[in-house]
Amino acid sequence: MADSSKSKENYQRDEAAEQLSNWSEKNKSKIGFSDSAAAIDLINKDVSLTAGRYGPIVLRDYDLLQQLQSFHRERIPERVVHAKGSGAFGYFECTKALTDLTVSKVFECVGKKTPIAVRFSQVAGNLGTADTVRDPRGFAIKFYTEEGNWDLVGNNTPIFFMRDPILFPMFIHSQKNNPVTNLRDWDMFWDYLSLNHESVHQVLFLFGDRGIPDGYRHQHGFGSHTFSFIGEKRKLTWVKFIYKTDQGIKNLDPKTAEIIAGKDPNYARRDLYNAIEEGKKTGKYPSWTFYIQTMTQDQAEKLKFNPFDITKVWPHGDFPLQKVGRFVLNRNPSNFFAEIEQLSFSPSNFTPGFGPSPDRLLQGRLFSYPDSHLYRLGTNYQQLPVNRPIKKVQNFERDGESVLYNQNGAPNYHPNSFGGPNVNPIAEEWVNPPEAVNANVDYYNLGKDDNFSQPRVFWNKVLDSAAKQRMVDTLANSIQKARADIRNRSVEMFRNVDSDLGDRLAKALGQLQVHL
Ligand code: HDE
Repeated sequence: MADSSKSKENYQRDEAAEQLSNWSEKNKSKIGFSDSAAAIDLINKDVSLTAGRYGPIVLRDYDLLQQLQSFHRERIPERVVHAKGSGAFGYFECTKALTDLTVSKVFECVGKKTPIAVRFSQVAGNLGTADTVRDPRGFAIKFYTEEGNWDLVGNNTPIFFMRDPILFPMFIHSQKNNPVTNLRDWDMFWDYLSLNHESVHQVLFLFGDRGIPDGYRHQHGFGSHTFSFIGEKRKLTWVKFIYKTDQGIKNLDPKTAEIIAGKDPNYARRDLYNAIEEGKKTGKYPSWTFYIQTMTQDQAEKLKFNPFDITKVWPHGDFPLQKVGRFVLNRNPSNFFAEIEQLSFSPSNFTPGFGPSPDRLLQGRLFSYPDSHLYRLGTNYQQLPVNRPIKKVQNFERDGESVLYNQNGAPNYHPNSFGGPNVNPIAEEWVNPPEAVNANVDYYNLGKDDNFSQPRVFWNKVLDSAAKQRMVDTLANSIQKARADIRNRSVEMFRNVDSDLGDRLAKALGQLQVHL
């Protein structure tokens, strides 16, 4: 008889696979009877109430009705972008006090720890997408500071596809499924990108070796935009945030990524969960070292490019990385839906000592995120435990869908004579200094601002010859699926980066068979 165990793949049970067994081990003596949501003992969980053995179900079987009602409402709208993701909790530790730059308590002294939540995500795919697709990865951090929540909602790349928020919905439409076929559409994908040259820097990152990170732990993160630090007396310094993985960078080659996508579409989620559970045994948790780059207003005015342009990096030679902290992820969510699906980040959540910059894209994001959450999670999403600040909220907002906290009878209007909350008299010291704006309101198109010089440096100075070849192959494999005119236009766009890149791409495309 054939030994069937030999033909099977060796299935390795991991920490994620043990979740229910671990629960059962811990809870076996504590489990009581099954209740309704009103904590009333259920009469029967396996059989509906019927009129006669083979007769119809009666309306008064409220347990059945309640179970179906709850089930129908288990899903909420997924995030319109970054739908698929995972997250965890931990702490940020300051390793260099920044009291000369910011009044933020996060950086007030060495050793200061701030609790954090982190969510990683893929961008374009829906909730069920595979974790190993070629796509930027979201890397968002919520700092639960004693001064309120500071949200740093970044990606695993230092740059982005556009400068103006009005382009974002169009860009995303082109990267998501075609609304007729509901399939990824490579005409749409390359049509948009080849018509919008400001995307080219980000596209080169995406089609380079770091385009498919090996899980979430082996990638860097970036706040990407330029932000402001506000110090004493409203001193302004421009700042970028960079977080480098302590696990080392690891990426997947396209073939391996495709195989994993079929075998375990939740590969990155599983890896993060298991790494944190393993950390409980070894004490070694996933962590990142946190850096800043800073620029004075004077330097900004003299810079040869716009320092608020998110399609550009600040060269490290001119603006060196300064190590200022680290963060550690040491707790998995205990309820994924409550703590990760409902976790919501808003780039407009600036605690004292942080502020925005004139980056147009950031200005658009300040509005977009809270508005998305209002649609997805409802009016009082900030009262959900995972979004609630550790500092008690005192304001004049009341009521609405699913309200949890009604401020203990404090007045709901301002000003008032009852000692209700007032504005902190020194709050003005924390905001950006006055900005001189003397300009005509008009439509200023930034689409033709220098799009190619940094991508050219990336191609010529950062990539070695093997990395160049891999990038050409990866680009060609994708572009080949688009219509001929779009293919040609894409090649011409890359020729603007460097004629060598354009020529190699044209050659690779000429050699490839067009197939899907
Ligand atoms: Fe987002 N983005 N984005 N984005 N983004 C969202 O917010 C948006 C941009 C990023 O784990 C949405 O809650 C606009 C840059 C991350 O929950 C939405 C623009 C960067 C996440 C939204 C951008 C990001 C989002 C979808 C251009 C990196 C996931 C649902 C103006 C620096 C956060 C939601 C999480 C999510 C809008 C561009 C990162 C629709 C309008 C640039 C990591 O509000």
